Amino acid sequence: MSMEKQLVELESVWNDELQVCQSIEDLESVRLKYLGRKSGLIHQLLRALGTLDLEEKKKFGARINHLKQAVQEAVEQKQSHLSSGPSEKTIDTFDPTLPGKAPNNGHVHPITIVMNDIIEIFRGMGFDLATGPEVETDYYNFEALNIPKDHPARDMQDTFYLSDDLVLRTHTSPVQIRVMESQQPPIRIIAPGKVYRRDADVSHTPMFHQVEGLIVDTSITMGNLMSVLDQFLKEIFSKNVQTRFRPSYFSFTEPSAEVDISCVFCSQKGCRVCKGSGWLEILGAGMVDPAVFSSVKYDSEKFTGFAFGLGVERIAMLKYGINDIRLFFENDMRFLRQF
Ligand code: FA5
Repeated sequence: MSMEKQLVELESVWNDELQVCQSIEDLESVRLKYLGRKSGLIHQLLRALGTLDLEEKKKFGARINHLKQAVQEAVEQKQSHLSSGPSEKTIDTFDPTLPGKAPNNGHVHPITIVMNDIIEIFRGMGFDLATGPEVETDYYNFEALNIPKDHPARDMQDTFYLSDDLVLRTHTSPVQIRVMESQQPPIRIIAPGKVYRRDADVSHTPMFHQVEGLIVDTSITMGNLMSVLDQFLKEIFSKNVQTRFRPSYFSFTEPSAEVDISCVFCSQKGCRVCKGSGWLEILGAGMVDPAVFSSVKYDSEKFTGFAFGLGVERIAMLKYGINDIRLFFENDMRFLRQF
């Protein structure tokens, strides 16, 4: 190939090759291709000048030196551009088709899941929702529920007192009083919410959730109470679960009962959770005490009713097989993600 042709070809391609270099390594191989001492294309041309006559030597010599200088300057410029830009590694390894980091989606807390399940079941049975304040007066939390100041039943609930007259409610039962004060029977409500007690161990926390239930009408019986709670417990746990009513004591119900279910862990064979008894205590209930009706000025000759109160954390622990109530409130994502 003639000197003219070779030169024209080199002049037309070198710059394109240089511009597509993405790394220092790419650039070095282009530099060697054109400027390399032994086999660089420009040096080959310079060596070939020796075979030309004087006139051509002058003409091509000047053009080749001009090309050499242009390539040298462009290589230096590109070098400083590549070393000051993003690292070659980033350019080489950045893959725009890889999926990005998925955001951490929030989801419903297990206590809220169980609370919603409980509410859904009672709503299906025709119960309305009622609420009351978490900061409660001594009257609603105790007095109106037949628990006077010197009554030993006050010791059953370790109370957070805010003043002589104000407490953090220790149970949802004061909502019974507020509802009955504001409306006449028939009443059929549940009252879900937070309650507070000075209590802390593997099965007790200072704040927990209860759902209160209250029905008042002209001919409500203990049989009604047993059938509503039996249906509820079968729906929330399993239709195979058995229920048991044991006599108990609450100042605001008479008679009162503790309700147990057959152990969901061992099918009543006896295990660590049910302490070998085959039964698990699940909630408190009873027929509304006439003393409570007189607090709200209901005629206890005309009306009867039943009430119950259950601990939501206790039900959640049994449903999910959790042995430490504090896990619900430590906000450990490894625990919470499982629900
Ligand atoms: C009461 O609070 C009564 N008000 C329930 C009631 C209502 C009876 C209406 C009759 C009629 P008790 O103190 O047993 O009852 O509490 C009810 C449930 O709350 C317990 O069965 C338990 O599951 C739960 N509970 C009590 N203390 C704690 C605590 N510190 N942490 C978590 N759950 C608790």
